Amino acid sequence: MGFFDKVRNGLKKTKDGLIRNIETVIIGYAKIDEDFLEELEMVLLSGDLGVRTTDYLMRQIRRGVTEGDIHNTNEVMPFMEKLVVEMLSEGSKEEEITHHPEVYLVVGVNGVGKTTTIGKLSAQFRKEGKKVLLAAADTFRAAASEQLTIWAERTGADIVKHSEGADPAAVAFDAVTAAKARNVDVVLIDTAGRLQTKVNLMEELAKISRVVKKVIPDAPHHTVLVLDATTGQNAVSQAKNFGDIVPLTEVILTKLDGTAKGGVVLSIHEELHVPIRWIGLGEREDDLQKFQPREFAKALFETEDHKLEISTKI
Ligand SMILES: Nc1nc2c(ncn2[C@@H]2O[C@H](COP(=O)(O)OP(=O)(O)O)[C@@H](O)[C@H]2O)c(=O)[nH]1
Ligand SMILES: [Mg+2]
Repeated sequence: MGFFDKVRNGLKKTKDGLIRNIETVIIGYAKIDEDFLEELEMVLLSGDLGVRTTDYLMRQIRRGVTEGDIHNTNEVMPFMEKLVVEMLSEGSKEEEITHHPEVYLVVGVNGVGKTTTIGKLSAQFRKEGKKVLLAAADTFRAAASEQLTIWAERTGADIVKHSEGADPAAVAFDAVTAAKARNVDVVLIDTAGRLQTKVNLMEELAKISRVVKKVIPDAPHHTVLVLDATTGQNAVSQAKNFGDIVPLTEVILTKLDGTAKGGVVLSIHEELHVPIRWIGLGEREDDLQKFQPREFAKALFETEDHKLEISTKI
């Protein structure tokens, strides 16, 4: 299955919720009037797009109507799709790997999918023929490093782990040292994100970063925040909190398959100014996709009716 079909399947719940609700409003009104616009706004707000994104879209739609780009309610959906593509494409230029090894520090609260996502990333990098090393710096529970060990075995990656309760920074230090010695291409550092206070977490992540730099001065090259899409707008506030703790370079949004709150992609994009780099669409190793704005928007807005309508026009 290609990116498009995977994303389309993964977004099924969001399409059944948000997109169907938009369609219902569109079908319910013969022409664009104030009632129509108000109802549309309500649907967007309840679809986890967030206030800022909804305001932006509604402003553009109103402008589209006055300037003659939108003539009837049927033209609203394609117009929105275009806006969403533009929004998501902003600043989405992809970075080439230029470091050796390339070090990823993966952060986020407990349960969002960090360890699973690291396993999936490991699988992808291994498929590209890269040598991968996983660092089990979530030393909170033995189960956490066992989970990572399974992923290491499954994907043919090396792993560095210590015993339960060990210093996470010591694990990270050993991992990057080993990576350098073994000519590893990619290091993925798993962390706990369970600490009692923001200050503790900040200190722990800062310490990991510091010891990594002792071995590789410009690492970590990526500080990736993992967010769980099923938490909707909560994910946005989590991201703001983490952004205060560590400078983030990218976001991975997991569990899009399990939620109708896929609109949160737009909210994260608009409010965080940190690019979404990958999206999680299931629990299996190939259920992680590079985020492609245009395809994502297409997969989101394309519906059966929509397709039908296009084909009858042609
Ligand atoms: N449906 C679905 N489940 C996911 C996805 N990513 C992770 N999970 C599940 O989320 C749960 C928590 O994942 P885990 O990696 O242990 O989270 P961590 O505490 O952040 O390391 C596990 O049951 C994963 O299988 C995803 O993209 N889709
Ligand atoms: Mg974990």
